[in-house]
Amino acid sequence: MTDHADLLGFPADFRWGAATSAYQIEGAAADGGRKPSIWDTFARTPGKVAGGETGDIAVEHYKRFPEDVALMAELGLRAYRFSLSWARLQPDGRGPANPEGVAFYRRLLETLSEHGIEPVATLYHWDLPQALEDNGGWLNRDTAYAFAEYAALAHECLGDLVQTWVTVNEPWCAAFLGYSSGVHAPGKQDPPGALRAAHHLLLAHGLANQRIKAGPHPARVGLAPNFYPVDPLTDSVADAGAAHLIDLLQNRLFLEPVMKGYYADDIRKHVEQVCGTEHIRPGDEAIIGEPIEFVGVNYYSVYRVSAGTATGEPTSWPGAEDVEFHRYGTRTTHIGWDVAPDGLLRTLERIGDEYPDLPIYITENGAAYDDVAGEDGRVDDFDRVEFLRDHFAAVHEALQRGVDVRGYFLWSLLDNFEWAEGYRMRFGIVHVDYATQRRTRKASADYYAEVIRANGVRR
Ligand code: PNW
Repeated sequence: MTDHADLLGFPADFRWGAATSAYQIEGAAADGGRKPSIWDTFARTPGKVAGGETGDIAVEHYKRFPEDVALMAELGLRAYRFSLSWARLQPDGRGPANPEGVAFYRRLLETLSEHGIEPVATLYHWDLPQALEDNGGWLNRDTAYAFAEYAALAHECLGDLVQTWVTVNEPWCAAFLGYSSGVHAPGKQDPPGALRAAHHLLLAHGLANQRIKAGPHPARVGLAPNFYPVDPLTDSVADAGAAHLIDLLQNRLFLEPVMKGYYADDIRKHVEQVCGTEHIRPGDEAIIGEPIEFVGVNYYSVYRVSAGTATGEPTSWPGAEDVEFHRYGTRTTHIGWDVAPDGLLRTLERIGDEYPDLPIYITENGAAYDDVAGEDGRVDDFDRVEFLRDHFAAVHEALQRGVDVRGYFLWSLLDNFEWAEGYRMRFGIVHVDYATQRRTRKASADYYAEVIRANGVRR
């Protein structure tokens, strides 16, 4: 890792990558034997997604993947993180593999390999097969065992082509947006249930980790929670309590039990108060705590919180409904999130301090901006360029301070279906004209290609 007068250099083997997920890009919702997932059902329910949009077509990656991989190669990406659609590989969430689903992901992986791009596969990026939701989804413990079977199947069918596996993407979102506030699929509003769902997602991670390690191919396994530093608004005891609780629910709940093999007393006490602990069975914590080879860090922003009053409506924070959220800093992105590159450094340092032997990949980081494309599809997204530069500098600083960061996956390669926001929020460094599916590099894509080529960031 060499710094020059004007360049913040990165380690020679640093994985510069980009990330996507299946439902957000593939489209082809009913093709190749795929059956509905909870996101198909949710998006087709009026009022759930902005503009009534769905991932039915998305950016047609299912058929355009050769062009998309060529684009990755042109950018110089060394790695690519994508997710497998469970409902494409195992349409009912149980039973045999769908051969067409396996064939699609094998073609994708072979194409990546031909271009020398290292794959990272996520098993669960929120698109639970609807058949399993009909059986209770993540409220039902059985879903964790179904997930383990699916993980074993995916590893058996694809593990010769991909060695790095992320079990669950952002379990906080899957559990609390899905089952507490209900702003994501399956749209349930059941805060106590959401905390049980969180445990079942962690159990699913642990069982899948065991099954993959026992499988026929070498594998590295991790999970990718979304982390936010949490600051109290004032130094009052009440605000400190609010910050402690949000940190517990956002950050600690999804990494501590995995790393330590048990829930700390304050976590267990919070769960006990909200929903009891009968669902945490003897032996679960040991399964959850099986060794992982890396942690994926999805990082977007910082939270600033204070103690307030609950409205009585379910929120995304089971048992912390009275906490209020405030602006952090002065800049926000189009989706309203505070721009806080310092929070990425804080997050990396905290994980590095607590778990010095755990390699870290930044599995997502990026920004939505109100991109305006010219006739030619070109977007001069200099706000995104600035966002990226500041976050790259934060990663460099973390490396300087000795944190073991191995790679960075930019969210996202392409504009895509941004969940409840539909297509109006654009996170891509490549613009997609949804009418024609034409892909055009934004200024940020040119910038990222230059960072990768130089293996560093200009000061
Ligand atoms: C993450 N929140 O989603 C996901 O992993 C991606 O699929 C997504 O496109 C990306 O970040 C940008 O949103 C999140 O409400 C969605 O706090 C919502 C929240 C956080 C992350």
